[in-house]
Amino acid sequence: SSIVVENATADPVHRHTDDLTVEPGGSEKLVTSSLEAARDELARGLGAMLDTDVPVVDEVSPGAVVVGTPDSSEVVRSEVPSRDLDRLGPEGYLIRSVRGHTVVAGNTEVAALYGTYGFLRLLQTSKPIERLNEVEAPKVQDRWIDNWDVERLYAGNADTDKGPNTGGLAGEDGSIFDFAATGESADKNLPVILDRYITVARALASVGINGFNINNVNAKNTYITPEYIEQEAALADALRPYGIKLALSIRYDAPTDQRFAPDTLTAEQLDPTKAPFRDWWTRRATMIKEAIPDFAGFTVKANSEGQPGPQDFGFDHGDGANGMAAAVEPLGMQIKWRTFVYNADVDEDRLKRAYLEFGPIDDEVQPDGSRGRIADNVFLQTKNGPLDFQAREPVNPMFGRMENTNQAIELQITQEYTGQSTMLAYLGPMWQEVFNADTGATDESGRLLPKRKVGHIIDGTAQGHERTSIVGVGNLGNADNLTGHHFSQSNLFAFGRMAWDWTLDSRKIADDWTRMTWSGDSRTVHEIVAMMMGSWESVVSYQTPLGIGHQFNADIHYEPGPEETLARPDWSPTYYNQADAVGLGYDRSASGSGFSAQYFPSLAERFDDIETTPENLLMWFHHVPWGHEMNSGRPFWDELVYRYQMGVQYVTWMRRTWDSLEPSLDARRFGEVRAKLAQHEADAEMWRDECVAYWQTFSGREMPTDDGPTS
Ligand code: GCW
Repeated sequence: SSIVVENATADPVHRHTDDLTVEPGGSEKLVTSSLEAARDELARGLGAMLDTDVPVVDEVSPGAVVVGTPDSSEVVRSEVPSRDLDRLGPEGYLIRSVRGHTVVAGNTEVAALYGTYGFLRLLQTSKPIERLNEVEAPKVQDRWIDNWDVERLYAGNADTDKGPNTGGLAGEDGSIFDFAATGESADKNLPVILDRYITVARALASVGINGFNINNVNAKNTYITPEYIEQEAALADALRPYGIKLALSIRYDAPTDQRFAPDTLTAEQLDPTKAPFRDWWTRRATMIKEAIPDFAGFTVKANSEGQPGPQDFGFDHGDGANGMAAAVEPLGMQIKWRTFVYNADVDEDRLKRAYLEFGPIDDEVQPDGSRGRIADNVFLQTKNGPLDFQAREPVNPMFGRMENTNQAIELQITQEYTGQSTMLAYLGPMWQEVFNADTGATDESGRLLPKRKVGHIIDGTAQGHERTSIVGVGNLGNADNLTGHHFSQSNLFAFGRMAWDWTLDSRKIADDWTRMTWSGDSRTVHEIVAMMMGSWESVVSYQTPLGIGHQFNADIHYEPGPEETLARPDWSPTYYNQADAVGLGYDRSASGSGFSAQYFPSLAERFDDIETTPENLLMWFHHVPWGHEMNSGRPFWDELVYRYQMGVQYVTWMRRTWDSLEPSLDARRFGEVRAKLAQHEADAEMWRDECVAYWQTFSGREMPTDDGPTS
């Protein structure tokens, strides 16, 4: 019935730019502190949910919601014992019913804001709020979005607006942020803060995202020019009350860019072990820090897909990462060094390459006797699987075996390989599978060690790391709904929730999101959650069933191209499918490429044997004979065809189910999703038909005739 936020504007966070203005006519507003943001969220959220104005007042009365920290709030000081606050850490919060009112408290203002969103979520999901005692603290410190601005953004950019199937690389104007370089016209927007930036900030903060890398890892040096830094500082100011720190992707050889003259280096000076290189980056990072005091650090894609890196100058990834790390360490910044490397000289099998490059660096014994060469303010940032964000991959073996290095996991929220902005694919179950995958570490007698799941590696507990990080490749673009497909929002939501607590159940997350987004009606919620929960597995089934990797056509990564052989073998569908008269799939067992040996022995043994390899990963590890008997009793060929068909049937079922929900959904969004589902179904059929027809030219077998599985 009322909102109490004491001292909401007493301690506004640092403002570098005083002249920020919001977009004329916009509906968002700039706030100067996290508590002010919390107060506004409550006023807006409660007002909308209760359909009446809820007053902001100074005195606590029954029914009030009080938000604060021990510093800001007398109520928190007197009603929340400090031992309870001590357990929350810097970002955790509690929500507690106290004598007829509700207290939302954290040790920091941002934590109190997280608690506010948590409280609103309880209301939105119709949870009882009379006797609350919720305690929440994140398991992982850095919960970041990497927004690849114009690349792989399927959320309302110029290219994807042309039609459902044109996905892929967006035009220059796709970026959500529009900065101006010197000499460019002033029609670029910052320091006018667009409504959209605040909407994004609120969306990210509402699920606990606290870092935002705003540019592509295929980085442009403009992002570290003074003109851009000034605008990034304005953006950072606008995002800061929401607890979001900025980060940037950089090019390793930026010091040689003549645009930075006279402060430039020659190629010979890009020696990461020496002062010229390190000092250059210290100077640049200092320039950024002066504008953005809480700037988080740099992300580096080095020696990967044409990006420059230390190997171009005779050094390895460890040298490069440590050189950058030393440069920014005095400024309290960190380096996220990506491990997405696949130099073809390293090994024939692309999946083996990254571990072969990074593994020895992690193993190296240091002068002080410790292991691992990579500095402590570095994270190696590793995709969940060893290839490249395919709909299902085995977990990357690096997580288990790179024990002496801080590791960040990189998940792809933007749906590059999972239907882009056309297909409805809820990725929560995929990430749940990833976090819960056991790395298979054993003790000396070969017994499986407890708590060695990927989630335990990432939250630091398994390998004893203090710094922890989860990164999601973002899907925030210029579409009205921010993410392109309405259901793609569920992936941003699920990512944030799981980055906060990887043990959360993806179905519960889907349930929350559905209630918060579509309806509180129980049948509607039930049906939508059911659609979501099987949607990812259906994409796997009609695109890349039974562990076949990367069957996408070359450019847009949306349509099938199983017959394609490109100049680069490791970009070619034929390299991954190895289709021939014998069977299908890439043999990476001990008798094949030997990739399986990059896992701990307990897993390696499992993957080496076609009989013990999980069927959903089968073709990642084996060239499976067409007649191989599957668990269902069917020959592999039949099972394969059934999987494609099952995937398509699921989409048909989703389309029909959605149609049945029309009366309980708002007309506009219902219609938008309906149109997407129609295209989705047609495209799923295209995947099935093209792939099955192509595989049949190798198997020479008849199409299976019975009706296939019933579920
Ligand atoms: O999946 C591939 C994408 C590239 C991307 C690369 C990477 C940004 O197709 O667009 O580059 O991964 O992760 O670096």
